[in-house]
Amino acid sequence: MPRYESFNQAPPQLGNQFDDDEGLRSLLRRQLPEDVHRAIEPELREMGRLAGGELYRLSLADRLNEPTLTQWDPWGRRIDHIELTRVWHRAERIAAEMGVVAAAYEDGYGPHARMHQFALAYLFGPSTDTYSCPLAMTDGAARSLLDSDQTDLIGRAVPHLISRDPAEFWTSGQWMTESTGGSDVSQTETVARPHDDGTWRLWGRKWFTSAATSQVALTLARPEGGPEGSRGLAMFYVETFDRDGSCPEIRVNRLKDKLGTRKLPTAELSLEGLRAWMVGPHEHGVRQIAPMLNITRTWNGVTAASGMRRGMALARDYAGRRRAFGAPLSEKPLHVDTLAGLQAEAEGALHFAFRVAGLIGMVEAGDDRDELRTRLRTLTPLMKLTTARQAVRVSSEQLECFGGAGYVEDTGLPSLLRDSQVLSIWEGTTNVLALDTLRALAAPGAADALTEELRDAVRDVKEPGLSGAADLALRTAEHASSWLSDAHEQMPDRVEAGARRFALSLGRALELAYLCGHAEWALTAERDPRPRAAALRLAANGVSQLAEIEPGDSALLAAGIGPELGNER
Ligand code: UCC
Repeated sequence: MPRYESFNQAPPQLGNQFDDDEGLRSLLRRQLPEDVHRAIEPELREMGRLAGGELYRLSLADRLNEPTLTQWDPWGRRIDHIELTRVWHRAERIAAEMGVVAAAYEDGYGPHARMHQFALAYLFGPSTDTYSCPLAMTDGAARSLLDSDQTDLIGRAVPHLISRDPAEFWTSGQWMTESTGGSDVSQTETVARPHDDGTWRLWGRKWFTSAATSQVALTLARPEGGPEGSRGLAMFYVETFDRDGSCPEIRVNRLKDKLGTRKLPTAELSLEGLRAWMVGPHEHGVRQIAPMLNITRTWNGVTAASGMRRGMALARDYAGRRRAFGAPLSEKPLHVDTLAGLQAEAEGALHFAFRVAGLIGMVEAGDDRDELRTRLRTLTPLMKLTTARQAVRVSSEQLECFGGAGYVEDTGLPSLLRDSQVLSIWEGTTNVLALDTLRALAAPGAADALTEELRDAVRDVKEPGLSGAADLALRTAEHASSWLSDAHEQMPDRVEAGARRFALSLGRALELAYLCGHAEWALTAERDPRPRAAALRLAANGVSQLAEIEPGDSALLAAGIGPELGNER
């Protein structure tokens, strides 16, 4: 009897994640001077090789392994030891050696240092089981400390945070969230008591500390007797190890059992007299920790874009391997159309995230134009909230491209969706960032700066199809801004209620504008029609609904049901 052979589907494969990413490569060719581009390309290619090869294979093989907490040793001593996964150990070494944090702080590429760093981070992230999280916080901590005037602390910590030597490299946590609120940190209960030696001691409980194995952290606490609310908070630097490597003043109560990012050891910590150094003044800790938030929010956006890109790489490869109804999926018009729509989203997010990265680089390199800072301040929350929401929607559809296999754990695919879901939550939820956008836009000159940003993005667009899409972006933004002025004047109580829809519309318009601007360049400089197709598709994906309502249609807006603003993309 002949043996019955069932069909076995070939799994999706990844190639070099730099060489295969025409979207990223095109962006870098446009944004970077030729010499910088030439200099960093080998590193990016090496990172692309690791991400599509060793790291990807390791993360699949190590899929079921998760961090574990051992609170007691066999003899009854409290140890609170967290064991990390293999991918995390490997990722830590690669991150240090390849300068995924350091590249932002090294001389050499001036205003392009951030593009360099975030290109590395974008390639590195998706195969490292969320090791980007501690890197984001490390970067944010380095930035916050460097922005302070605490030279001792800068000398003590920053060389480690930006080291390329794995033996010297430290990561940082960002301990803000307490059980009283992750969004409203003004209710922070942790108290700080002054100590004889000039340092402080912290007492309290931190409820959601990502990457709890970091060597240092920045955190908020209320100096004892200080005023209530966020004004009474101060920012502190802490180290999580004593001279002998232990730290009895930190109790790890448990690791969080989360929907996704399961390799990330997120913990509940009790601080029981932990030594801490005050970083700035006694008050206004939220204002002081804001530079850290803005850096981690940028990482969040880059991570959202890179997660979407990873889903595309897998789905596109699979479409060539999977046959249905007589042909590979890559020859099925409906499947190709679905992929095209998702690809356009991924490219829009890429351009938005890297625009913010580029601006940070310019500001950090000493461009002291106020207008640039103002743009950055408004674009950061807009970019974070737009790309995070997009990542959840896009990754959900990407799983669908694999049919049932996308729903099966040991393909490794479901983590694309689960891990994306956190992006709209941590570092500020969509609603909190929408309110932050309003806060930023209220600053003098901010609205004008944003208008200029949009105009600059599409200034060179001439090709007729792209001009139509660019016009749509401008009209959408104008419409959103006239909604805001109308609401401020006529129904101030509706401003907060509409903030999310407003911010998502504006974010979407910006994304489209950046992609149109890039597409025009690609057509003229490289005769590359691909970004044009992505831009037109992004426009068709949904921004067009905004234009259907005339600006100032207060009746609909007052009711809060304007479909033009309800279109969450
Ligand atoms: O989630 C967390 C860890 C996740 C792991 C990290 C992953 C990184 C991504 C990597 C990808 C793989 S840690 C928790 C994160 N938590 C948050 O993001 C908090 C969310 N909540 C907010 O953002 C709220 O809006 C608050 C906390 C900022 C609201 O606080 P207040 O005190 O009520 O707000 P105020 O009074 O408006 O702000 C106080 C000051 C003001 O300045 P002054 O005092 O001069 O008037 C604000 O303008 O802080 C200023 N400020 C800012 N400045 C507030 N936000 C900002 C900002 N973003 N940039 C500049």
